[in-house]
Amino acid sequence: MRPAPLLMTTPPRVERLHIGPGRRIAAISDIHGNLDYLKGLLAKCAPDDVIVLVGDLLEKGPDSLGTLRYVMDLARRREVHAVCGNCDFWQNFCDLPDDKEQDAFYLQYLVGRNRGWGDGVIAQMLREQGVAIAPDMDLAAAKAVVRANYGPELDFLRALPHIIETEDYTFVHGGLAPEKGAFACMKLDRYRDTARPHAKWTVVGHWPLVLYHEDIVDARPIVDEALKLISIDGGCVLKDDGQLNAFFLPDMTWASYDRFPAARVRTDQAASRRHWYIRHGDNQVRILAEEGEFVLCRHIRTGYEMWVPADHILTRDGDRAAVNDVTDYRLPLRAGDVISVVRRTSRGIMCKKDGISGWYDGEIEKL
Ligand SMILES: [Mn+2]
Repeated sequence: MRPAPLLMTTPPRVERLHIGPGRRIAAISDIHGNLDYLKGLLAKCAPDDVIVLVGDLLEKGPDSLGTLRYVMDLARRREVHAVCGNCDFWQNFCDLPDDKEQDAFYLQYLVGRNRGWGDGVIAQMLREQGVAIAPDMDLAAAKAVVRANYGPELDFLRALPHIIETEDYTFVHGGLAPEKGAFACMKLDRYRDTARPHAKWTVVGHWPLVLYHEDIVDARPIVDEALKLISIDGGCVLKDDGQLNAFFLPDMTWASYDRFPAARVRTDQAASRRHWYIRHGDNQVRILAEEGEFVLCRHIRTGYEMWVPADHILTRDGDRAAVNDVTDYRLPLRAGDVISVVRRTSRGIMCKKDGISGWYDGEIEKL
């Protein structure tokens, strides 16, 4: 979301929490309106875990409003805390004084359905109230409708701190930079690359973990001992085979949830010696050949060649194309191992094992 003027410079709001000894924390970030994943992941948490949502509850996924309501209801039934992510401060839609530039942004966001991701929380509220979203809509009237009908939801968002501090941990969505203001704390890209060591363990989301790796698609939480930094964004919604991670403290263990069915592999498979991960931001390829549902791509920057499912092509101009995140990594597997099946193709099974994405070329047995 575009930084509202007020958020650029205001200091982050810090909430100090006392979490009793013996309580386990489950930190979860970047749900992005994917309520099914949140429910699936909560089923893997203990009923008395303290849930800390590390921002980006909303936007991009299918059900931001449902997720917001679910979290608000959950907080009435068990201990739930949340920090605000760069996709969460929608109270500003109603609270900010009318501003031409800001309103133009909101209008474009609503009409463009979040740059193609789909309706976000405000659009869902408006549709629920029967307000049509169109380039010529009356934004002031729309704000009044949201204000009149979603008081509790707006109050919940208004109350979100940007940083939660406990005796032992810090939780912040993007990164810890209080001197730079609230917005920076919500949106520090690639925080791990610039962070300085923290006084206590700091848990962040925001930057999908897979983007910290070059040649492998690895969505497992990164525990950086030197920085005392734990990064947990499993790429839920943003990556087609992303997952929602929960990181448990003080256990330093984790669980994850995705929607892919489990299967058992029948034969051993050695890891590929060479493999690559073409990803968002570095995804320009030349198409060299087409065969069945696959295209042979040469990654422009590295010259690396791999077969890619043709429907991974995002845009194409002649033989030049941009492709959706993809790898050719063959996972190291033993007969009997359980994988999650992302997709079956004529060139093997796109799958995941323990948070790492890749391919398996053998036969599987459904569980
Ligand atoms: Mn996010």
